[in-house]
Formats: sequence, structure tokens, C-alpha cells
Amino acid sequence: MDLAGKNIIVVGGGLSGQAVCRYLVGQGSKVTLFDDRSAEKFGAAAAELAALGVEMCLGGQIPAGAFDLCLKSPGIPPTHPLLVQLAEAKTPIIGEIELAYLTADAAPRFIGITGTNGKTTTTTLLELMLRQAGRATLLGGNIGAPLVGRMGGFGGSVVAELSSFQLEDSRELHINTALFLNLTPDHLDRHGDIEGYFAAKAKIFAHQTAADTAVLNADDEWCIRAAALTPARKLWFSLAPLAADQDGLELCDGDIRIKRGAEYTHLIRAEEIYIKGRHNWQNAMAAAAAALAQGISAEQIAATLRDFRGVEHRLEFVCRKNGVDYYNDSKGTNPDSTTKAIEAFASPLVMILGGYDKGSDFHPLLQLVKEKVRYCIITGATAPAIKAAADAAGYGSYALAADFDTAVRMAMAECREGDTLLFSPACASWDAFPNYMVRGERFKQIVTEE
Ligand code: UMA
Repeated sequence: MDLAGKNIIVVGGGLSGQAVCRYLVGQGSKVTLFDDRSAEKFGAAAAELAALGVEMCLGGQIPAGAFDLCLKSPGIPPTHPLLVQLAEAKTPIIGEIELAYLTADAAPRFIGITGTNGKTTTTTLLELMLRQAGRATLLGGNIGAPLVGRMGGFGGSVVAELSSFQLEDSRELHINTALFLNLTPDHLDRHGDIEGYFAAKAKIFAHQTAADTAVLNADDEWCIRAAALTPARKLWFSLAPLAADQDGLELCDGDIRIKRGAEYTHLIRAEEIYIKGRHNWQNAMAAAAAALAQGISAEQIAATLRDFRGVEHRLEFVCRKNGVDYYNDSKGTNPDSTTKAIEAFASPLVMILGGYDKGSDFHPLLQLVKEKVRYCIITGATAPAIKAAADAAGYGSYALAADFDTAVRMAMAECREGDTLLFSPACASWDAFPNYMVRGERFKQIVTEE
């Protein structure tokens, strides 16, 4: 892809947009960066990018003129007025992952992980399995590390967490090993309905061939449906025994085993896996299936599964104070994810719920909260919807908090010895924070310092 001298507009100047700008400047492109944020809110990076020669269009000011290419940040909806204008002008629009793929020059193997929940854990675990087996790896994508500019000359395995937003912005991206973990309603404000969300996720298979591998969840009806969309060899994983014609990993009497035709090989006892919860057994099986497909031995995979301590902001143990355990699950950004977090605990729970409104349905979650959560603090933009779901479930053990910090302090005050305080909001962070990581850090800061 020859980018020298091309007139390129980058839409969105967050983590991925800034990485794209730096890369394109290095390739000799003429770069314009658009962002709805004002120069004041943009901060120091504005001067740094301008000094590199990037033309800055901040504060929502739509730039005039034609462009050869548009690089779109994942969080910006295609209905944004500037993107509509560029699409009408027939400007090609791609995302950062697509650019990284199109400009990779040493033919790396591309492993992509998508699904509503478990992506970050599975991506981290799989990369670790490969790295501990001595493979050259590059970890990136939605996990928070843009890939563009890092793939020059890299011929190893790229392990990328892929969101529906990133897949929607892909065109030619060919994933050699594609993992589709599960699908439950999320990001419906962006994709319209679950069919639109599924269609975006299913683009992970768009360019696969029979020489590739698809890792699929046999317990998830959307994954079963997705299987028909790829000609790749299928490896399945399941919390129950697999069907006779399915190969992959299964849980049988607490034993996780590899199934190849009628042959079974023991991998690990589920209870030996350090990370909590049945959903994490699924993540472990998905990562193990993909690692087996890369030729990693069962012994090496089992060793990594025993070692792996989990990822930050995902059912992360923060501290124990006065007999109360504090867990940060800021990455629990949809109702299904929070359901799994609650199910991972036996002890009495105090919880904090609420955040940015993606149009999720909280009714099933609040039924579970009624059964398992002793007290709940509700906050954020979704507070009215969560309160309505609590009332509909006949659950009255909650209080509303005006802001995040107050919610954390109120939840702490509610806890007594033997409780677990679980912060798993079931919502994204964007009503009050730039991302879930900043939100999780704030939670940890309050509970450790106060
Ligand atoms: N912006 C506008 N106009 C808009 C919306 C946003 O100008 O209408 C600007 C913002 O002012 C900001 C920039 O766009 O400057 C933000 O762009 P972005 O939202 O695409 O975020 P990035 O910082 O580039 O981070 C993105 C992913 N964010 C989203 O998809 C929302 C990060 O995933 C990812 O880690 C990063 O690229 C690197 O690949 C985060 C995420 O929340 C973790 N992902 C969602 C999820 O996991 O549920 C999909």
C-alpha cells in the first residue's frame, strides 16, 4: 500500500487515531486529524501532532476538500456527519486494524479473537501460551494497543482482540485463526439490533479459506450459526461433551480434554485453572484450542493455564480490608458480562451497577441480582433503567448515587465482614470516564485509600 504523498483524513484522535497519524506521517502522507473535542480538551497531544506536520481540525470543525483515504476510529459511528460526507464523496473508509493488516510486510499469522465477553482474557491467555512456548508474538487491537506501525518486518503471530466496531471497519482483513467466543446483546445503540451486531462480528470470517481455523463455542447458538459462514477447519469448545462429529475441547466430569475424532487426551482438571468461574473455563478452552492449532503442546498449554492470574479490570482482586474482599470488574460493560461475574461468587455480594447507556435490557440481570446480591448501589446514565428493572423484579435492596465516587463510598459503607464488594457495572464507562481502565483505576484508588 503506497501511502507517500496521499492526502489522508484521520477521524478521531484517541488511542488508535493518534497511532495512525504518527504512522502515516512516517510514510510521507499528508495527514489531517479531525476530532469533535476542542483543542483545550485534546491536551498536549495536539501540539505534538501539529509539530509532526498533522493538520489539526479540532472542535468538530469539518475540513473542506477531498481526501484519498479516510482512517476512522472504532468508536465513531458511521452516521457521524463527516463520515456521511466522506462516504458520499466515495472516499474509501477503513479502520486502524485494516491499515495495519494492509501494510504488514512480512506475512505474519493473524489470530483474531471476537465475541461479546471473554475477549480480553482469551487474547491475553492465548498470547501467553504462544510466548511461553517460545513463539514470536505481537499482542494488540481492542485490548488497548493499536497494531499500526508495529508490524513492519514482523513475521510471527499477531494476536488481536477485535471489537465489532473494528471488524465493521475492515475490508480485506484475512484472519488465519478466528475465535468467535459468544454473542449476547451489546452495542445495540450502534448496530441497531442483535442481527446488525452479529453481522459486524461475523466479518472475522469474511476472508477465511479451507486452510484456516475457526474456534467456536458449541454452547452458543450464534456461534453455531456463524460456523456456516466460514470454510475453515472448525475447532469447538464446550462445557459439555462435544457431538461425535465435532473436534476441539470439552468439559467432562471436571476434566478438560481434547477430542480428535473418537480420541480423547486429558488437558487439565478445570479446578487447576487459576482464574475463577465457568466462563473462564470457556475462555481457557478457546485459547487452548487456538494454541493447539498453532502446534503448541498440551503440556505447555496446561502449564500456562495453571500460571495465568487473569487480566486487570476483569474480576480483579483488589484487596481485603476489615474482612471484606474488593473486586474490580470495570470491564464488565454489558449485562451478560456482569451476570458471569456474579455467578463466579458464593459469598454475600454488595454491588455497584450503572454507567453509559447502550440501550441494554437490564431485566434478566436484575432477576439474578435479586437472588444473589444483598445490596446494590445504582449510578450513572443508566440509573433510571436499572432502577426500573429492579422495581420490576421486586428487588428493593438498593440506593441511588449521584456520581461514581459517591457510589463507591456508599457501597463500602454497606459492607460487613464476610462480604464481597463487586464493582461490575454492566455498562460502558463513557458517561463519566474516557474508558473502563480509568474507571477501574478510580475504583481501586478509592477502595485502597479510604
Ligand atoms: N470522537 C469524536 N466524535 C465522536 C466520537 C468520538 O470526535 O462522535 C473522538 C473522541 O473525542 C476521541 C476519539 O474519537 O478523541 C476516541 O476514539 P475511539 O472512541 O475510537 O477510541 P480510541 O481511544 O481510539 O480507542 C479505540 C477503542 N475504543 C472504542 O472502540 C470505543 C479501544 O477499545 C481500543 O482499545 C483502542 O481503539 C485501540 O484499538 C476500548 C473499548 O471500549 C477499550 N472498546 C469497546 C468495547 O470493548 O466494548 C468496543
